[in-house]
Order: sequence, then structure tokens, then C-alpha cells
Amino acid sequence: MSEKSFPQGFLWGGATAANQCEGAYNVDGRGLANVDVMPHGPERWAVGMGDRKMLSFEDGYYYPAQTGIDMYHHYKEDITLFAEMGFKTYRLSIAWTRIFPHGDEIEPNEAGLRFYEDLFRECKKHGIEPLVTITHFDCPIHLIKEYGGWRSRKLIEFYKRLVTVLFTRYKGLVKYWLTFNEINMILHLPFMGAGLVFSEGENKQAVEYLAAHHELVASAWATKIAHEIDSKIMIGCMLAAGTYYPYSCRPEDVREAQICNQDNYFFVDVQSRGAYPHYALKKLERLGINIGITEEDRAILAENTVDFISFSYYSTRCVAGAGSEVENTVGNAFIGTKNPYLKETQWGWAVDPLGFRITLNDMYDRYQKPLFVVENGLGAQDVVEEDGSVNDDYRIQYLRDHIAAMRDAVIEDGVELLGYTTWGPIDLVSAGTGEMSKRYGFIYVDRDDAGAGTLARSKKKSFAWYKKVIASNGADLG
Ligand code: P53
Repeated sequence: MSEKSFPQGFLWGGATAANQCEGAYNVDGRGLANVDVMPHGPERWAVGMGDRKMLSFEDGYYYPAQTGIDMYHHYKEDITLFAEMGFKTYRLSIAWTRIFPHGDEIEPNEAGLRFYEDLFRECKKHGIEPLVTITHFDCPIHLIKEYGGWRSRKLIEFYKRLVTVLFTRYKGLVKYWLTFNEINMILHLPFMGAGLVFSEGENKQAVEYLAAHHELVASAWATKIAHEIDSKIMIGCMLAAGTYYPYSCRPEDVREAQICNQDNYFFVDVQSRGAYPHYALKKLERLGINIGITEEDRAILAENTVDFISFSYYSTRCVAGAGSEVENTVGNAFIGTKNPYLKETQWGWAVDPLGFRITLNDMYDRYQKPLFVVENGLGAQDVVEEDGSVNDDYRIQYLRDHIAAMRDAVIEDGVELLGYTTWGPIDLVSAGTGEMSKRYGFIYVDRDDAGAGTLARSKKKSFAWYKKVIASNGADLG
């Protein structure tokens, strides 16, 4: 092995989420979830924020999650393509509503359980280790209507029921589990992230932190239950990461960046250290928010910290403090200002490979637990040539730069990293915009923003490139 290759056993792969690829939203007894009723188009954002209440399909809207890329019926073909690239792992998520269509049933839906069992067996057949997100933003609609989503403490019970079924049924098949995808999204897209809808005049922040507390407690319970059922299981938390830079070295800017970083770390601090950090308790006190932490909560959190820390990285963020010449705005769900040193993607996301190395170091310094990068990639518009090929050199460039920065963090800086899964190894529906045209894949899917297309899969230029990266264990990025 060359000195530039990653540690032996490094888990290379790709990541997807049920609602962005499976489709088959009403097949085999599946129930409806918040993520299904997110429409494509201008209202998507307001729905995701919980400001525009949409709890069923309404006329005149297109809902891309209904069909996704129909992976429900194509998964064998898709996993075969992943295997051809040499994937060691495949990150996917369970749709809660396939297992418990309403969320509060006692008995699970066997058809849903069987679907994922078959899928995991298919992975194993190809030597691919499944990495499973228990909830990737999804919350059954029934739980939203009946209990108000994660604002209700009852959800902890339903979640415990879900994970008990999953860990028992898939014992020996799945080793790596993530409890909640991008848990911090609660603060940014609360309906999409936690099934929260608000009534007028309600203190949104109070509801968000209450819901976050319930998810944090549920996550700790999941860790406890997992280890009791199978001591080999590794449980991870999952953060939408990306260090906040100060806009300048002006102390107000630096302080603002510090506050934003703390707001983001808050979740992982609890999941990894087992208690609410000092700054978070003070913040809640200042805002007059009571999240009702019980003695039992405290004990569960303290005794059941995560085994590893996973995160998504797309870019760093940049913020200005009070009195700055520039203003912070909300873009890509996070507050910030444009970083003048960085180029942006077609969707306005800053591109910052060195920031990836910085973020990896920040996370490892803070937690000293193994990390897992479970999302990274470039959303871009692809052009299909007349011969059917897609020459996505821009995607190769983005990934090459980021993998090189990750290699520096691991080899030069000593960051302990279990693996790396790119986002959307096969084109899928964008979570942020609902578009198909924001593509991340090595595999092209013939489907457009309005849902037209044959769904045929084909390899892009980046397919062979990523295959070579994996075969050389990251030494050959050429
Ligand atoms: P898309 C922003 C907004 C929404 C979800 O995003 C996000 C982010 C990025 O931090 O998070 C993750 O599809 C998420 C995936 C998602 C991916 O980013 O808007 O875990 O579900 O698809 C990429 O380009």
C-alpha cells in the first residue's frame, strides 16, 4: 500500500435516503410521512419550515418523493452497480412508515421489514456493509396530526418501538446505525426535520428545542437498546457539519462564528458527551425555554453516548458579527454571508476542500471519537451527450479535491476516520429543492424535474474514476 492510501478496512461508498430514491410511497402497506408531502416548486421551502401547513397531497402540486427514482423496484440493479464500483459500504435509510405505517401501532408491517431484509442481504451478497440511518428526516403523518410530531414526548416511545424491531430483526445483518440524519436540521427546516408545524404567534424556537430534546433522548435510548440486543452494533449520531468562519478577524465576527459553531455542536455535545453543554443551558435559560429534562433523561443521556460521530460536509459557512459591513442572510438553510475567497456551485453552495480538513480536525479535536463522513458531493446540472455519455469532470474535480483534503486530515493530522460515503452515488431527488436536475450521482437516472423519463440508469465518467479511487484505497485520485 502506498503512503497515500487510507487505513486498511476504510469504508468507501455512497449514501441515499429512502424518501429521495425509493418511491413506491403507497406500496406494500406503507403509510404517509412528512417527506412525502414536500412539493416541488416555490412552496417547498415554506412547507419544510413548517410555515405552510401541508399534511396531505393537494391538487396542483407535484410531489417527487411519490416515485423518487423507483429504487424500491430497482435496488438489485442499483446495488450491483455500487458493487461494480467497489463499494465497501452503502448508507441508506429506513422509511419509518414502511415498518409502522402510522407510527403508533404495536405490530410492525411484515412487508416493510422484509423489503429491507432483502435489501441488506443483497448488499451482503456483494460484500457491501450496510450503514443504516433510522430516520432520515421522515416522521409519519399520523404522528404529526395526532401528537404534533417530535414536540410530543410520546414520540420517544414510538421511536423505541421502531428501533427495537429493527435491531432485533436485523441482528447480524447491520452493524452500523445512525439515529437521526442531520439532527441539527430541526432548527433550520423544522417540518422536514422533525414534523413540526406551527400555529400563529407560537414561540418556534421553544418548540424546536423541545423537539430536539425528545430526539436526543430517543437517540440515547436507541443506543442503549442496540447494545443490549447486540453488543457488536455501533451507533452514530449525524450532524450537518461545516465549520463557521468569521467574516474577518474583527472580534465581533469571531465571536459570532463561535456562537454559531456552538449552536451547531450543541446536538453532538449531548450525544457524544452525555450532557447538555454549559452554553446551551444558559441559552435556554436566557430564552426562557423549558424543555423539561427529567432525572431519567439525564441518566439515559449520560450512560448512552454514541460509539462514533458521523456528519455531512458540503461547505464551510461564514458569518459576520454586529456592526459589520456585510449582512448575514439565510441560504442553504444556514445563516451566513458570502465568503469572498470561495467559488460557488450552480446552486450557490461554497466550495471549500480545505474547509473539509478543518472541519474534520475541529470535530476530532472536540470529541476524540472515530468519525464517519456520510455525505459529501457536488450537486450539478449534467449534460447527456448524443452518445448517451455524461462527462462530469466538474464532479470528479470536486470529489478529488475533497478526498485529498480528507486524506491530509487522516494521514497528516491523525484524524480517526472509519469511512466516506458520497451523497447520492445514483442521481436522486434533492432534499432542499425537490429537483432531479440537481444531480450528485456517478450513475445517471433518466428522470426530469416534472417526473418524466424512462428511469434508465447509465454510468457517468465519474463512475470509472470513483472505482479507481476505491481500488487504490484513495492513493490514486488522478
Ligand atoms: P440537496 C441542505 C438543505 C437540505 C438538506 O442537499 C441538507 C442540506 C445540506 O446540509 O442536507 C443533506 O439535496 C441531506 C440530504 C440532502 C443533501 O444534504 O438539497 O442529508 O438528504 O439531499 C444534499 O442538494
